Amino acid sequence: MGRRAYLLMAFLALLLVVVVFVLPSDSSEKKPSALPPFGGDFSLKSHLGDTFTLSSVQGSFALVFFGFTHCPEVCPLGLKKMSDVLDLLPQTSSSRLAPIFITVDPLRDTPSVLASYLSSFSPKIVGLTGTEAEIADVVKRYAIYAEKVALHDSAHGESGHAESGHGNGDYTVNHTTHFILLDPRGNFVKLYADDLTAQDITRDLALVMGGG
Ligand SMILES: [Cu+2]
Repeated sequence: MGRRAYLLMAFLALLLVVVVFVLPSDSSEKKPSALPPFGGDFSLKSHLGDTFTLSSVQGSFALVFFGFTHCPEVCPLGLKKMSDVLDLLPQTSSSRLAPIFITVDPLRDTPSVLASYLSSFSPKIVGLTGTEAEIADVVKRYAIYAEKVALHDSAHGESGHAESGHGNGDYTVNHTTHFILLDPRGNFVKLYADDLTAQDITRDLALVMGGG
């Protein structure tokens, strides 16, 4: 009997080990962690002052470019290129493409600043801004690099205001330069690197969008 009791104890102990360590418990039933989801919907303020959500242009492709209005070169060229693409695309395609410019400098790029800046480019482009937290969230979800860099030496010093020895608070923002193409459901399709011409992008967009 002593031996049978011992075997029973051993069996129960083994069963306990199996239950605790081998069978999955409730808390470990989550699926294996996937990559963080890219992109997704957002709600920002347009250059016209109204609320803009990505879901409001569902049914259209979206061409998204992140930048800022004080940008010396990359953004003017990027927005010119985006404007050219909109002109070059056949109407059947361009009417199904939402061109979006999202600022990475929401402190300076208010809706009215964006509106004034965008008046130099295609009127189809929607400029978006928001609070710093809102922009930071979208920047993160769309895997955008954007880093504020102080400008210590202003190109021109104004006499009479030369007191401060720590710069004038002016800054630039280094940022990614590609366009992001989203499909009509907001899913990521591809990036267009900034070495592509408007013609390159137009040709590819026409293929991707299935338009002529
Ligand atoms: Cu820029």
